[in-house]
Amino acid sequence: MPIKESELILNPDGSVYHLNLKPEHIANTIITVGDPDRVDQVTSYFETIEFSTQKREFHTQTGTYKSKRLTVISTGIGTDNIDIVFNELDALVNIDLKARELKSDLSELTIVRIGTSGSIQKEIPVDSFLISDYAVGFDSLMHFYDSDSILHQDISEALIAQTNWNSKKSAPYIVRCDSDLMTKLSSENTHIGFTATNVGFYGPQGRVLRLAVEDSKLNDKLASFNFEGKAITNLEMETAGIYGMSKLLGHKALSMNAIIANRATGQFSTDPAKVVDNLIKYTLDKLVE
Ligand code: R1P
Repeated sequence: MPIKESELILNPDGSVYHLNLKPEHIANTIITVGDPDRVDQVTSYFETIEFSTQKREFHTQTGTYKSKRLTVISTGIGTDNIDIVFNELDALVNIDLKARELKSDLSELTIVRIGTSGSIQKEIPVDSFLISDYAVGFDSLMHFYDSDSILHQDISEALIAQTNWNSKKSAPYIVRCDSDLMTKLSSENTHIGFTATNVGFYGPQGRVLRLAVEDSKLNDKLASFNFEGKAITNLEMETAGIYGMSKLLGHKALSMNAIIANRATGQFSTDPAKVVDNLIKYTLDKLVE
C-alpha cells in the first residue's frame, strides 16, 4: 500500500514538505546545527557548494570539504523540529517518493550535531568541547514512538527516584550515541558527557526571570545524579531527540557541544562565536580523517 498523501506530504516539485529537499540534494553524511546562519559558517570551510535551499528554519547546503560530500542543515530549536527533520531526511533515502513505498534496501545516514550548550558541572568549563555519550530527554518525543527497545530504562528509573521527578512532567527517557562515531570524533580535546535535553530554555532549564519554577533544585539534582558513575553534564535542547530518532530509523548520530555557559559557576563565554567556530573546524577535520 502506498503511503497516503496526507502522511507523506510532498511539494509540487516532488520535494519533502518542510525541508524542501529531493533525494539528490543530500549527502550520506549530514551535519545538523540549530541556527540557520550557522549553516553558512560551516560551509564557509567547503571548497564547493552544489546546492542551497531554505524553508522556514530549515536551511540546507550540500558541498564538499576536503573532497568529502557533506550536507549541512539547520533544525531550529527543539526536539519537535528534530521529529520533522529526521523523518524527512530518512524519507529522502529510505522511501521511494514517487511510488510512496519503503525501499527494500535501507540506507544508513551519518548525522553529527554541532550545537551550543551549558555545562552544569564546575569541571567542564566554558569554551570546552563536549560529546554526548548518553542523553536524557525531558521532552516526550520518544514516548510517541514504539521506542522501548532503544531506551535505557534502568537509568530513567534511577533518575526519577533520585530527583523525585514530578509525574505531571513527561517521564525522562535515556538514549545513547553511536559508539563508532564517538570513537571517530573524540580526542583528548573533548569531554565525554551525559546531556540533558530540555523542553524549553527558561523554566525547563531552571532560569528564573519572572516566573517561579516547579522545582528550583532541579539543576542541582541533575548535577549530583549518579548512575554507576555517570553524572549529567550539560543542558541543551535537541540531542535526546536526535539519538532516539536515529536509533529508531537505523542511522548513526553523535552530538558535539560547544560549551558556552557554565550554569554551576555562572560564567558565560567571552567569545561564544569563536568556540563554535573551533568546534566546527574540529568536527569537519575529524569527519574526513
Ligand atoms: C538555545 O539557545 C539553543 O542553543 C542550543 C540549544 O540546544 C538550543 O537549540 O543549541 P544550538 O546552538 O545548536 O541551537
